[in-house]
Amino acid sequence: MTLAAALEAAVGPEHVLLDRDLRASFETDWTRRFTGTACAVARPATTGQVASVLAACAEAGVPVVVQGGNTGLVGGGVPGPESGDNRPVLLITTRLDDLSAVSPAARQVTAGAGVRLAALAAHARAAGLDFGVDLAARDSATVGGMVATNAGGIRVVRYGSMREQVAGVEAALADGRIISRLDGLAKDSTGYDLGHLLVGSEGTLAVITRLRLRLVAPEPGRAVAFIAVRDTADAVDLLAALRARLAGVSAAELCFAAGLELVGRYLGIPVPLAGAGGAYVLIEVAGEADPLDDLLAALQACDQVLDATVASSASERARLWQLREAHTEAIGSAGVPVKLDVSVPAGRLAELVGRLPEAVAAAGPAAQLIVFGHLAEANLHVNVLQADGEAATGAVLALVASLGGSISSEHGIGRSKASWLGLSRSQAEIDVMRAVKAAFDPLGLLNPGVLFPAASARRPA
Ligand code: 2HG
Ligand code: ZN
Repeated sequence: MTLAAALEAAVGPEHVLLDRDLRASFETDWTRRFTGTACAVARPATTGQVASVLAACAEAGVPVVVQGGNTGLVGGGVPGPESGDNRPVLLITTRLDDLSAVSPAARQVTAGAGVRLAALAAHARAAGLDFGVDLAARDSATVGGMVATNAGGIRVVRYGSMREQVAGVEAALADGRIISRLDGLAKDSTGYDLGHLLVGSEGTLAVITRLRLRLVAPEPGRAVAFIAVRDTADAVDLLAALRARLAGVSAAELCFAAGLELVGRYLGIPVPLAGAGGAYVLIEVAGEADPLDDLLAALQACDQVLDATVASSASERARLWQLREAHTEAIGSAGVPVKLDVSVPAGRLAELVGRLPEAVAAAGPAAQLIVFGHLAEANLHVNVLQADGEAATGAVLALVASLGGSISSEHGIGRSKASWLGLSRSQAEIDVMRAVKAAFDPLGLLNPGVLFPAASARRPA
């Protein structure tokens, strides 16, 4: 039997796309920076079908690239060049979209890897609970992809990243066997936690098929302020001062004039407080009761606040959030950006912001730098337009490493940063990671080219 016939037998002919035009939208990533060619797109709907696809690929010696909602920003979900003529099967998880009934006692739910974040959150809310992770791509991003990249987003300050939400994982191994721990046991001390090993593994170890996810108590009271401060150092100090006064800080985001101007133009709206500061902070406070008065009082007490606008209705809150969340689309509308996602110790954030322009200037005379991010985790999204990708990436990541930071805070390593992994991980760590990879995927068929540097790649300076 040919591989195409085996795939059709596994998932049904209508869910195997062989035609170039039908494959095309899956073969290019959201940013349009990464593109490759698959031999087929397969869309399984059950764990058993995923296992059959993997077994067929293992039998044929064909690589497998895994894709969820195709919202990844590091090229980890599309085929790359490394397989040459042995083009991979692109396995799409979006039909794995079952959601179990919420367990109010355990505060957990079981979700298929292809469930979209927004659908999961709506399902949790309908049961009187909520999901702790939120991010701008909520309508498209799948929970499987978010676990595979250990996605963070806007509520990490309150509930942590995806890793903290995972109570159990089911996955199909490269040879077609299935491992499943979805009981959601609150306590389990029986050796290696294989499920958590898959968190952040970017499809290189196994294909996540279902997840047991923790839910949180809802916090209906919300207040949002958009604040002008003098500079990044004052933004960091402001957040510390606000957290000392307010128990429920649920988001703290950082923006600058260049990005806000782009967002204003893209959305066709005036940007509030334009020109009032050298940096801008969006703060959200959440609680059972309306936290607006507490937020107003805290802002009055903080001398880092140069000016502020505070939302007093749900639609005003949404308008302020739009200023931050539209950054990615606004930048995408201006060109194909080099995207970097870095974090540093909080005390080095201002230095990083200050030194980025010089680092990026090395990537070309026309390079345009747009920076924004998650203030509470000192996580910056460094977007560079009209620049040489390799030069911009190398210069920015070297700077980040010299400040003791991480070259990927929440998007993963993917293809885009694989050759720089040694800036954030020691050789001993990479050796152990490669050994783990070999144990899960001895034939090296899962997401080749993602996460690991080629053997000759650069080492830390
Ligand atoms: C965000 O925080 C996302 O909005 C996307 O992580 C970041 O577009 C980016 O660089
Ligand atoms: Zn982000």
